[in-house]
Amino acid sequence: PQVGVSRAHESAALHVSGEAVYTDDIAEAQGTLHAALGLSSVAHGRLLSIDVELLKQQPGVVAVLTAADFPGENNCGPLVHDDPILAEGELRYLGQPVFAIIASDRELARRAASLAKQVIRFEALEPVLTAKAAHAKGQYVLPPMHMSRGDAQAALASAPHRLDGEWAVGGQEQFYLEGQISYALPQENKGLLLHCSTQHPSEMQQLVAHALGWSAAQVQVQCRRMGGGFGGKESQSALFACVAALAASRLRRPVKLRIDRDDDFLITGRRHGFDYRWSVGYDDEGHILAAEVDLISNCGHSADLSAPVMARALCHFDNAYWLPNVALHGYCAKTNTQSNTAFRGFGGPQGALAIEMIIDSVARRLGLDPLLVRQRNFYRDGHDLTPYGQRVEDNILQPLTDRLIETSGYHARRADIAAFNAQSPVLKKGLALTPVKFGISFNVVHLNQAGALVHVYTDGSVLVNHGGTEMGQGLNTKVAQVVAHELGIALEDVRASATDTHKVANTSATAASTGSDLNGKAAQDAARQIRLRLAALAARLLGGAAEDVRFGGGLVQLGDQAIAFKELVAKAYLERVQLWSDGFYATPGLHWDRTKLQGKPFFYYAYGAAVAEVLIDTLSGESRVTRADVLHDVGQSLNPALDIGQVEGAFVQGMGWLTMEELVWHPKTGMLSTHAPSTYKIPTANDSPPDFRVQLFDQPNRADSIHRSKAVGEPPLLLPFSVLLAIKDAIASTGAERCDPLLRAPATAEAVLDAVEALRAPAS
Ligand code: MTE
Ligand code: LUZ
Ligand code: MOS
Repeated sequence: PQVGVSRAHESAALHVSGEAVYTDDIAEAQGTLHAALGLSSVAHGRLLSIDVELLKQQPGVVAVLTAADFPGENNCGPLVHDDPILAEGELRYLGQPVFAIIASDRELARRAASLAKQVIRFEALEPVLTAKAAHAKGQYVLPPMHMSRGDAQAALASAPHRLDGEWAVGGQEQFYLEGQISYALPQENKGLLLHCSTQHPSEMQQLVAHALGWSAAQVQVQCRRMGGGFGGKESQSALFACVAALAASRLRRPVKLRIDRDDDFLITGRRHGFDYRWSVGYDDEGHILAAEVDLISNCGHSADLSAPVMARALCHFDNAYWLPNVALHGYCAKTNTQSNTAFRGFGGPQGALAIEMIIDSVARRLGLDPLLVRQRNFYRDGHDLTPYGQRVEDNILQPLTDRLIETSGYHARRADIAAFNAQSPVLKKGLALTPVKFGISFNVVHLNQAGALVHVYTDGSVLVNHGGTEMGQGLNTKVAQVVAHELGIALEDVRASATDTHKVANTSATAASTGSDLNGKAAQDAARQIRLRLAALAARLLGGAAEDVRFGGGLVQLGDQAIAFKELVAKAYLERVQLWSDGFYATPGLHWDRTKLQGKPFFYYAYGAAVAEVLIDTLSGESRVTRADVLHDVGQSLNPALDIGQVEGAFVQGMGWLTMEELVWHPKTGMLSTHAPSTYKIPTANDSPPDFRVQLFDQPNRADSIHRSKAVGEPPLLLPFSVLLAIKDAIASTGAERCDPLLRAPATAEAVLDAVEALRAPAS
């Protein structure tokens, strides 16, 4: 079999040798010009004028473009048209692109662009810089969303105990290693070829056409691979695509726009930070009886993908738990900052983290192990409904956590840690187990579709093209495995080609972790059609029934006769049998009412759990993870090596979000001060747990997914909730019995120290 086996990433050797071609590595066509963006230096203002003449006089400058130059609409908003490509009338955030310089080389373009402050005249307006301030003013990018089940108010009033709290979690920068880039090449007869580092080539095609006033068929978008996307290139590659396309089409010259890291931070948005206010009712055993929660996301200046992000946050507040009475209110706050967007988990982490913090507090106040309270609240088998009305039919969390408790030695270690803490006054250890349930499918039904093309050439070699994009996650490898498996040939005989809007049309973003689910099925459909045609031919040649023909090991067999796949293909060509096919897939059974926030948005759930052990220094506030045990559900894995890599990567990335990656905007000017790796710290190899034990929970998906596998990209990002709660556990050991430390996220050294000191302070 070619599926269910560990195979190296299709480009692993190229990644390591440096031969893998990223957009900036594509050989530049003669006459290529370079673009740079001039940015707003104010968070909010009225745009009065731009001294274009001064910019044009700068060395090397070929053209200066502003909002007025777009023949179509100056807008690249993905769902709501509220996202100007270049500022028009209003300056909405510090870092907003206002004009584009096109110059003979990148350095000169950037030098001219850096005159932005000098050439942009504006009248300053009062900025709104925090989600709380926007919420207080009722300033939103979208109408509020409400999801409820049961009677939260009544259940709160009658519950034996009540917890009221406020909390917040910060945003997170995607920090893809390859920054945003687009390279546009004019083609004959008003056409354009755009190489773009994007998770969503079809949307780039549409938005470019829209901005130029062209038809989609005039624009071809290609992406061989990205150096990471993590959601940051789902919608926000569009601004760069549109500027490069406008410049190329106007000047009839190839134009490349590659921005540097600081500008990437200042221009693009990231994971939404969330503020929460909750009121929770619970009983003596820790059962959550009622929850009324406000979730306020910091959206920045425009809607972007904030609506589906909030919808997913609301759909993940329950995480693993049966909550009989809930009233959830989602507010999408509009602020004068970068427009926040998709980031691995897409609101899911922000929703689920709230209930995990709540359950931890409930357990501490009752003097119970948080693990016990978690288990008591788990969805039961088969029949419980989520607050949005989907039945949780495939729940495997109880056996999964039981196994992890066993293999991680949770209970013995809990006792060891208590003993350690009792004799260690400064260094303290903490332990936590947290579960994950993550819904798989786009929460917008129509996006759950994909197409593929499979070509079998006369020598028996195979090329597969599909609508998904490769960002390092190994999608092309998985899809090639599916095709090789279907045709019974070696993986080496299947090659995946670059994503291209001229090959597969109207694709969805490679997002919501659905890449291999959707494109794997579409490619299987295409390969299967070819296989059926070949089986019919084999039956004719060998004598027998087509249903009895078997493909495997590079052979096509019928009874005791066999013919090599390559030989059969050569014969098929001569017999004029079609050797290529398209394929299509649409996820069945989904429905979603987005006004009521009810339905069945997910094809299935992916589950997992993690135990983290941490050590903190109560004098410096420093913390480190000393051991992490993970048991994660990927169904029947298509490729265990790739899946374990995804789980490990997501764990460390989520850990970075919750422990070290801190975004700071200047409270008056709205300048993002943490706009470079010098001030914004992501985890390094050195931060990854020295003892890191990742296991896959190997059980077939109950849903009819591609070879019964499950999506893996995003769900494991929620596993390191265990790290944050283990830090809280360590802090709690410094306080009185049943204390409930107030720890903010990210739990930086400062945050840990503040939490420790708050426990020491005498009660007021
Ligand atoms: N893995 C790598 N190496 N690089 C990435 O950019 N993006 C993540 C995840 N894993 C990402 C990654 C995100 S946000 C998603 S939605 C999925 O991969 C998308 O790919 P898939 O659907 O094929 O899993
Ligand atoms: N929904 C979702 C979406 O669950 N994940 C996504 O990435 C997404 N993107 C666009 C629209 N809806
Ligand atoms: Mo992933 S946030 O859905 O690109």
